[in-house]
Amino acid sequence: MKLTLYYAPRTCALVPYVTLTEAGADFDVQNVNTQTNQNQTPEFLALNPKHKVPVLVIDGDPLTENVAIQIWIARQFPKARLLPADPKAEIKAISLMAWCASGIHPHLTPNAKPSSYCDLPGAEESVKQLANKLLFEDFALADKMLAGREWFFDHFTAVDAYFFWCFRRAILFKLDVSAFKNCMAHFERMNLRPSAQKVVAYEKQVVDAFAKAA
Ligand SMILES: N[C@@H](CCC(=O)N[C@@H](CS)C(=O)NCC(=O)O)C(=O)O
Repeated sequence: MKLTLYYAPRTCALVPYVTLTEAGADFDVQNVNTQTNQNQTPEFLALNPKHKVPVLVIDGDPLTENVAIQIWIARQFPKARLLPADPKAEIKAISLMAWCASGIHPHLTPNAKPSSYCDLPGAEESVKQLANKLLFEDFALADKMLAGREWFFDHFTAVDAYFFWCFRRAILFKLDVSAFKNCMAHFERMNLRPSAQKVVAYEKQVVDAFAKAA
């Protein structure tokens, strides 16, 4: 089976990168420079007309949307236990990943592109503040879920990879998330995993290569 992950630095393509690495999968990476609109080329749009990463191409067939990609990886590599075995816990894990995708992620994006949400002159700060208020409500909930535990479930799962990206993205936006002590501890725990270290090193390499090519 041939797997190719379309990846861009700092984006949520980190999520399947970590999960594929945790699964021990053999995969290639195609870097996409979203800053130079490589995600708008006819070749990329043929893979994902929504012009977004990640895309996981499985034997030539593109799969989009992180939640589906995460479930696919978990099913394909069952030994890695990337979703809980108990059916009730498994569906809760999928529910949490859907929350990362459709609840938390949309509260992060306005930090990158405030003018896509409101183009009135001077509105940018206000757009970010409103989004971050909602984002911090999400992090407060996650902080409660993580109280007294290492992972969202009784062992590392795909949910941890997804939430790691969400929390790390907020940190990269330089938001002060230090009040969320359990999320911070989860973030630090994630940073110790070889899969996270691998993607962080890879991200730096790609950022440097893009800067050189500019
Ligand atoms: N619902 C998608 C969201 C993917 C997404 O928003 N990707 C962003 C990066 S984090 C992207 O590629 N943005 C480029 C664009 O929208 O043009 C998923 O969960 O996979």
